[in-house]
Amino acid sequence: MTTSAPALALTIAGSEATGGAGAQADLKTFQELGVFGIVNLTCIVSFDPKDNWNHRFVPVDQQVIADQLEATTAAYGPASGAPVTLEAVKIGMLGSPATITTVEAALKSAAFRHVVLDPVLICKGQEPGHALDTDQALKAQILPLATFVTPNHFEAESLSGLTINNVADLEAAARRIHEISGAAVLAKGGVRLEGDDAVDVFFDGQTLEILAAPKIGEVAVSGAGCTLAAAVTAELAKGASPLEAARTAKAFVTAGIKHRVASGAPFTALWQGGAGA
Ligand code: PXL
Repeated sequence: MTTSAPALALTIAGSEATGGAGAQADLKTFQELGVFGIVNLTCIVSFDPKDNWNHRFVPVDQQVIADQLEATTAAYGPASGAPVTLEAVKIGMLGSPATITTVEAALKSAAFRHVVLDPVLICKGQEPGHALDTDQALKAQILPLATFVTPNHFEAESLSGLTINNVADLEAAARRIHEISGAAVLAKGGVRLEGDDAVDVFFDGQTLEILAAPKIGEVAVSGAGCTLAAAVTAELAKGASPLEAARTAKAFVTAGIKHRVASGAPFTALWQGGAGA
């Protein structure tokens, strides 16, 4: 065969059992965007239909997380000797301070070129004290290693310390998060800011760009945040600039939301096949 080798992307993320969010969303996004996708699983989330669809959260054993990272980096990491190496990694739900420490060590030793952080701060159904520790560890240990970060409205407020009521506030938050992290920032207003458009703000320290698309409904769709960050990762893996990656990812998510999937759950799920539908 003479086909050229695909670019590679890894997601370090949790499973979400209904397939709308988390690692499943990431892997589908990688495949749709023509990238060889790899998953290292951190936890398993199963919504509980008997309890208002709250999250039931089970962490993967720390040694098993470390083993997955070891296997992946030995096969494809920057120092692996693979013909095409793994340079782009997405970080999704980590879920505990212990997992954050395990992932921090792997990121430091593998030195991936692109580390895209979707700073999943709160998982419904997690004990609040536990979640606060996790948030602080994420900010202290993973955020400094990120090259690209994709906070939603809530996460942008938490990371920047600012209140976000409009696009100007979202811009200020994106600038602040860049200052703190040094990363390119794609701060997502989504459906949470008033107006006809779903507005996200890109800032990389030089370029500030407002990415807007007409809102499709007023309700958040499951998997939109995961898919956006995964699409950014896939595009960076293929050599796009951070701004190009952000633009492509926004269009990919908008198409996926247009073709969202309904179920017996009280939310819909983005469909990554939407762009080709
Ligand atoms: O959308 C955030 C998210 C990420 N990862 C996992 C999740 C969720 C939300 O449900 O379950 C595993």
